[in-house]
Amino acid sequence: MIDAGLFYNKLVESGVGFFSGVPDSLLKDFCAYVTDHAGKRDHIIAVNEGAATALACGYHLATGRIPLVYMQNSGLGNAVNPLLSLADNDVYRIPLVFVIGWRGEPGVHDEPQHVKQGKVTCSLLESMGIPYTVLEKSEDAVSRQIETCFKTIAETGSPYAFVIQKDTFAPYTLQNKEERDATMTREEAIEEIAACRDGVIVSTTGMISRELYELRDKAGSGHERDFLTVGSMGHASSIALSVALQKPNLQVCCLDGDGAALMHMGALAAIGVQNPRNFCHIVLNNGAHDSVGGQPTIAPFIDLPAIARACGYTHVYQAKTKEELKKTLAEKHEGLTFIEVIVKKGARKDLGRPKSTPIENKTALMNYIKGLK
Ligand SMILES: Cc1ncc(C[n+]2csc(CCOP(=O)(O)OP(=O)(O)O)c2C)c(N)n1
Repeated sequence: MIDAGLFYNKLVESGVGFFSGVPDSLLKDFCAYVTDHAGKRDHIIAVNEGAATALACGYHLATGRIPLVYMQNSGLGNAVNPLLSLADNDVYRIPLVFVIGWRGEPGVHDEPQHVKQGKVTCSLLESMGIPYTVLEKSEDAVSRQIETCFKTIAETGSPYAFVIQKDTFAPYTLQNKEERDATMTREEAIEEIAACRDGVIVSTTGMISRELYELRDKAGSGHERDFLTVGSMGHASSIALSVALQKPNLQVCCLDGDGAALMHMGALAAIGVQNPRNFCHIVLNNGAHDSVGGQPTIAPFIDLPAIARACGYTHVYQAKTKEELKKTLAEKHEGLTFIEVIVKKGARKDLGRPKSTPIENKTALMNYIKGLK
């Protein structure tokens, strides 16, 4: 393993002056080190990886210096457009360093949503003409790899990527932890919601879906009413919108995270304008990317209920305690509803993962919907 601080310092010494990205579990020690050590203006945790790439390009335009973008390989999809139509050699030729967590690396066991992405990560970089190296785990090798990266950037003036395998970085604990005054855990909130919602629940990527799955087991209520959006972060609400529009007699609830809601926030506008009466959008706001290491989101600095209202949601609530949540859920909402639930960061240490495959999950849900009158 290598020290995240060593990698960070060598990058800074070599000329990296700005960091942006979306956190990843494989990069959590590096992301935590950047959060603690980069200046406020020199590090932006972006809403999505495309935005991170664009922020990095803006930094280069303003300073002429080299920015770094970090992401999980799932985020490559979000970054492809600004990579190919902005930073690319054939367009504006902008030098960027990428640090990409390699979930689903062939030969390393991982969750189903990472398998395909892991298989194609290197070939995607090759197709995009981005030179890359898989970061080694010894100090000497890393120094040589960083030298090669900056030599290549000096020659080409365009992006270069480090691909990061599991267990590359030694543990580093985030020091700058901002605690919020929340009283409910995310799991307690999900338990309340799952118990009293009829119809189907479309849940977002990460621990929210994992907790929902385990809570259904605990309640002995089966999984056929839930669609666990294990990948595709930020898209659960659009999936739920479409189900709600096609099945107007079915109650549809989206269980979103604040990081996910921010990632594709335009979805709120689409939902508000479509305005399905049978849709309830719940954002579990812990102010963090809890599922991948707890790095902060900007959700605590914005007014999500006001945004939902402005987008056209009919009923908008905020619940800060279990009592408030219970009361809100008990109200009879006729019309499109938005509930922001303020929850604590953190999860149970023994939280498991869904035991059914994504295809089993999809089939069970489709059969459930088909069986409805
Ligand atoms: C496009 C994409 N980028 C990054 C990730 C990695 N990732 C998985 S869950 C997660 C954090 C989700 O945060 P939030 O929605 O606030 O939910 P929480 O984990 O806090 O419950 C991230 C960044 C991903 N799966 N997909």
